[in-house]
Formats: sequence, C-alpha cells, structure tokens
Amino acid sequence: MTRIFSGVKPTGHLTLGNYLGAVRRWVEVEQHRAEALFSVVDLHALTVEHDPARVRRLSRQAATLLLAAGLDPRRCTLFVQSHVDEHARLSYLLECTAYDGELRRMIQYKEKGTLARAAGQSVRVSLLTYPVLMAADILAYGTDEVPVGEDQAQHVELTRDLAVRFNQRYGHTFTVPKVTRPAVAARVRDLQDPTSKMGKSHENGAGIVYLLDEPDVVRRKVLRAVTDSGREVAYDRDAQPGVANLLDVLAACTGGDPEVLAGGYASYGALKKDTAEAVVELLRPLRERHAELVADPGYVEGVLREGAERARAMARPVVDRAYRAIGLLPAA
Ligand code: AQP
Repeated sequence: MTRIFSGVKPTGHLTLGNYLGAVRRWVEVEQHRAEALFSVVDLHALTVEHDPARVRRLSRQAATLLLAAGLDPRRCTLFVQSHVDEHARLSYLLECTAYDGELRRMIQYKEKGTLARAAGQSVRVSLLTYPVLMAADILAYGTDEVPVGEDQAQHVELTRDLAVRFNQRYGHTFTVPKVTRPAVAARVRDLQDPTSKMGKSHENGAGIVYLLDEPDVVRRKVLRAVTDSGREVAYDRDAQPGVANLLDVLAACTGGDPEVLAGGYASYGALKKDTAEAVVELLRPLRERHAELVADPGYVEGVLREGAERARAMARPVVDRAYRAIGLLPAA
C-alpha cells in the first residue's frame, strides 16, 4: 500500500486555506487510499520567533481540529512530530548529506529570512536547515508520496536529492518519494489581499477565516472581503483576484465550478452573502465536533500517544539502518 506523509505547522490557528487546500483531502481521500501519516510538525514552528506556551496550545488545538475534521485514528496515524525522536535523529544525518548552497537556494528561506531581517530579527539557523528536517520527516517512514502545495514542492525535490545521494554513497537505505500535487486542492487567498495566500501566521487576521471563528465573525470577514473595481461578477484570476477568490471558496464549499457559479450572480454583495453562508455551513460540524473533543482531552491525548508509538515503530528501523549505513557504531 502506498505510504504518504503530510503535516501541519502549529504557527497559528488553522485556516480555511489549510482545510480546503489540504485537510479536507486528507480526510476524504488520503486516509482511505493510502497508509497515511499525519503529523502536527511542531519542531517546524520553532524556526521563527515563537512563544513556547502558544506553540504548545496551538499543537494541541491543531491535533484536535484534525480529528474534528474527520481524520480517523483507525485509518491513519496522527501524531506530534516532537514525540518521535527519529525525526531529529535522522535530520542530523541528512545535514551531513546536504550542502549549504542547496539550502540557501530555498525560496522559503529567502522569503522568510528577508522578512525576519526587515523586522530587525536575527535569522535562526533552523530557518536554513528546516527543509532537511522536513526531508527526515518524509524519509524516516519510507514515504512513497508527499501531497503538497506548490510552495512546498521545492522542499520535496530536495528530499529526493538527499535520498538519492545518501543511497548512492552509503547503500540503498531510503525510499525516494514522489511529489503529488492534488488536482482539486483549492488555493485560498487572503480576503484582504487576494494576491497572497491565506496564511495562518499572517499578522492581520481580517482577511483570514480561522476554522474556529464564530459564524458571525466568518460572515463579517467574508462580507468585508476586498473585491475589485469592476461591477460584473466574472471568474478572472488576473483582472479580478478578489472575486475569483470568493468564487473559488464558494465552489470548494458547494462542490460547484467557479466559472459556472459566476454566471449566477449580478452583484458582489450577493456573491459575498452566499459565500459567507457556505463557509459557515462548511465549518459548523467541524466546530461542533471540536467542542466535543475539547471536553474529552483524554481521548485526544490517547490518540496522539498511540499515534506516536505507531510512528516510532515505523521510523526506528529505517533510521537505525541509516545510522549503520553512514558509519556509526551500533550501541552494544
Ligand atoms: N491558503 C491556502 N490555500 C490552500 N492550501 C493551503 N495550505 C496552507 N495555506 C493554504 C496547505 O495546508 C497544509 C498545511 O500547511 P502548513 O501548516 O505546513 O503551513 P503553510 O503551508 O506554510 O501554511 P500557512 O498557513 O501559510 O502557515 P505559515 O503562515 O506559518 O507559513 C499544506 O499542505 C499547505 O499547502
């Protein structure tokens, strides 16, 4: 059976973008078709300025939301990355396989490094090296496929390069994974800035729908979405990015086609109203289930404990093999 690995970073509250772009597919497709591992990748949340208590809180919340969204611990393995030591163990070996030049070329390093420097912050070494940790996340499990968005594709290419290089030098150790780009995954844009993606760690939350926003907050955010100067509702990503984003969201919520949906609206107001209601209805069961799970923290902890045990059992032999292959003396 194909093995897949995907993760979500606890750098902020999960957004409608995370749900429509990734989590919904994990729930509806991936956990049924593959041996799937889903992780709250908390080590990745430490590459930029962070508040320890907040990361802890967001990690628990993310795991709870993934369960609320429908990940089923009988069908997939859900765990917190830092609960499985193999990620950090393997990451070091891969740092000894990677070159600094290839890490400095990573677009996310350039972008986030520039932002941090502009804000007068120092850039953590981990911002440079986290793609190697991501490679360890993937390779530790003998992952066959990594379903990712466009922005992560470069990191999976690096993972492939590292796996091939390690295998050539030290003998076959790692499965070389394939990137898959889920065709139907929606790319949700910020409602206040439809030229950039809806990202959970953006400072201004006015354009971001969080999965746990109250219905009235969702309505307000969608109704205040930036639209374009024209009046006609048309699906044109370049000329009318704000309207196209609303149509994409409405289509993703209702299962329609954005171009066809556009024909049914004579005003931006009506489109916003329907989009707001569609999002509220989409998120309603998720919020309700989340509230139930929050009332039963023992259940969530149990799922994460068992998930980490399962993950450890899968990763340990692979990482031990890599330790031997690279020349480290096994403990007696
Ligand atoms: N706006 C989005 N539209 C579609 N998909 C999205 N994803 C994130 N934002 C959107 C997908 O969600 C999965 C988990 O994302 P992540 O936690 O690894 O973080 P990210 O991709 O870096 O997303 P964020 O929310 O923008 O985090 P920050 O702001 O911290 O960088 C991924 O599959 C991602 O493609």
